[in-house]
Amino acid sequence: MATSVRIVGVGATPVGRLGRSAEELAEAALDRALADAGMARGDLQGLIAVPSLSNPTFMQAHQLATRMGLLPRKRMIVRTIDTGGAGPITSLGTARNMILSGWTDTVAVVASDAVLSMDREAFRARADESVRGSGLPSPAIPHGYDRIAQWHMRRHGVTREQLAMVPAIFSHFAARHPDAMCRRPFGVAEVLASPRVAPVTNVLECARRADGAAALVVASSSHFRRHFQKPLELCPAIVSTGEASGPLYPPAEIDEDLFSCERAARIAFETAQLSVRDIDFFALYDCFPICFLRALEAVGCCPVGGAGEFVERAWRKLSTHGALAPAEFPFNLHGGLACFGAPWEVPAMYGVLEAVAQLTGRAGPDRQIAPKPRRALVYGNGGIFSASAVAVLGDGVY
Ligand code: MLC
Repeated sequence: MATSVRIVGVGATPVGRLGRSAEELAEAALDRALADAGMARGDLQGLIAVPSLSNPTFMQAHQLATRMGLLPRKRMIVRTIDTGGAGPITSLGTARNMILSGWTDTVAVVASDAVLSMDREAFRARADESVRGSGLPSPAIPHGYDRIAQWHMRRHGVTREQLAMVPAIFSHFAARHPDAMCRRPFGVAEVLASPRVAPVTNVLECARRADGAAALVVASSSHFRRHFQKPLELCPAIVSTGEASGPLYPPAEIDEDLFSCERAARIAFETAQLSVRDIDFFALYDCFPICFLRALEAVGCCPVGGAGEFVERAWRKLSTHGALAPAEFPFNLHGGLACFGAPWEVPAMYGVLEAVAQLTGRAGPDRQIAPKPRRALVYGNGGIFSASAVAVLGDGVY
């Protein structure tokens, strides 16, 4: 078998209000991922971390590596990556590139934050500060996405109800995941009755503030087979990745050029010589409903302007039958950002963890897609459509 780059271990802490620092959570998640891979800290040759909002530090990955005794060490590459919520997927691609370049054989990626344990006002001030200069009212990030949602409603006829259907569907999936914050499914009426945050955005549609950490370990298949016991069938390959960038916040005139997920997905598909028809499970970033709708269009699940109707069809089916089987709507089966929980830049990692569970047949009877998916696509979005990173996982040309 040719050498491929594999996800050989995953680990996470619980998600919620944990009362522990981002660093403690990162360490716990990383140790779990190493245990899942059958590896020890000393087996790592690389570490990538994304910054936290609750405790921002200079060169966060170096701080963590020093704390964990991974530095100083001769063969160790450490890097902090800041592409906002796209960070975990950018990091996955970077880890793959480090291995394919021959720099390292093993790299861990970790994301952690503790934004629910932060004081509510401090969180709001720091979140607003992250898009300084945008001129958006507070809370600035929800307002930024809301402007784009309004533009989509005008341009493509997306309805207010269709936006609300996104978290309503995911609340049904989250209720099947033992770790998700949302424990009870809700409907569109409940979303529309929840407190208003911005003109077309209510609380139940917002990325849900949470503490939590998740980590994964990536390795070259040849090195891993030689040194470790875990069977490679339980280690999905990173088939390809793609990245693209947009403006930091919505410009005065919004147009189709704002979005970068299309370009990132195209690069990932072309490199893998695959298309959307080859993908069986999608983890699409959904910090607000418009992000998910736009992602459905960007990766080619429906035509541009067709995502509202796409979601409405699924919602009608769910309402008629009381449930959707995982294969009927193979998206964000963990519950996504509004319903699983969103510790700032961690959530795309939860998409990767769900993809790994699905690809290895370990998602459990309530969420597992049957037959087991061959390939998954994961998409992370950073800032307000400012960074897009896409990865294809599973079988493919490496
Ligand atoms: C909030 N609440 C929710 C919820 N979101 N409940 C269910 N589902 C959700 N999705 C609840 C809280 O638990 C709390 O309940 C109450 O609403 C108030 O929320 P809060 O956060 O404690 O305080 P508040 O100041 O009112 O702020 C609400 C909010 C805020 C929605 C404005 O939570 C927020 O800004 N959320 C978005 C966070 C964000 O922007 N993340 C980044 C996304 S962009 P109770 O019972 O405790 O009162 C992205 C890209 C990137 O992901 O790069 O980062």
